[in-house]
Amino acid sequence: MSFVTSRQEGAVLTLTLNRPEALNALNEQVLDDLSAALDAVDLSAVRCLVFTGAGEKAFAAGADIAAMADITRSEAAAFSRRGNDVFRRIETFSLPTIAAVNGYALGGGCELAMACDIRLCSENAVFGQPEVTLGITPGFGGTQRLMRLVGMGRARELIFSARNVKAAEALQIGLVNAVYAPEELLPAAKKLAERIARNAPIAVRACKAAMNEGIDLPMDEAIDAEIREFSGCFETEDQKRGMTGFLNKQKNIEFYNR
Ligand code: DAK
Repeated sequence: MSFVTSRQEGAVLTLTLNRPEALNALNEQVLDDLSAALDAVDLSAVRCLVFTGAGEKAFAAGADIAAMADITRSEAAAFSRRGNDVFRRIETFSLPTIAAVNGYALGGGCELAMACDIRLCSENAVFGQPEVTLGITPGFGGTQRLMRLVGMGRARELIFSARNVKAAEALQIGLVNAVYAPEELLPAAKKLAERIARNAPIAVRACKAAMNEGIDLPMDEAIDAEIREFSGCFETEDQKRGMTGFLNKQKNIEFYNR
């Protein structure tokens, strides 16, 4: 049995963390199942991924505290590496990703949401990095991604104080893009995913690659990355369809990912 369920609707694949009895806490098995779900994505048919959590309470309440309580330093390093590898894979996955955060996103849950390209949440969502209350640091990228998303000062305050952030504040500080009533969250995430999926997929992937590469580079090198991705779109069938379609005033241009 897998702790991650996959459901494909059109070109949108929804991956659901499915361990609701432990508020979708991330143990090694969940990380392995997430990784296997990514391996199984049919890149020729899927154009956008949505991540969410099973149940009404949690997206993911963090790394599994019970599984971590007695591990050694070297086991902790291996676990952190494992989680970081999976989350970095999500961050750099060739397709765009949306986190539909349907409740608690604490510790590793918040880190998973931050590894996605876009975060939407429900009104009952709660974000936080409570690790220092457990005697540890965030271990799945939280010390790095939170400050990139909300700025140094806010990230330091939130990580040092372990203060949780509710949906309204998450929106205000830019941790999420929009807040929805719980029953509207997943439909809204899928609607956004479908809208993304209608655009030229080679171009969408190239935008993600350029942004991911550029964020850690000096501007001149980042611009080189954009030039590479931009020029790579030309001579594709989709670029020809997009531009010819525009010039012919065509509506709803279909793209074929080639
Ligand atoms: N791990 C394991 N089980 C968890 C869990 C978690 N993170 N969160 C909840 N559960 C389990 C609870 O133990 C409970 O199980 P039973 O007692 O029913 O068997 C069940 O889920 C329901 O939880 P509650 O009864 O507590 O539900 P409430 O509604 O009362 O409270 C809560 C919900 C989310 C406020 C509360 O469960 C809570 O505070 N959970 C812990 C949140 C937390 O501290 N999360 C951060 C975990 S630390 C690293 C790698 C990674 C990380 C760090 C280092 N290295 C390897 C270095 C990342 C760390 C974290 O994510």
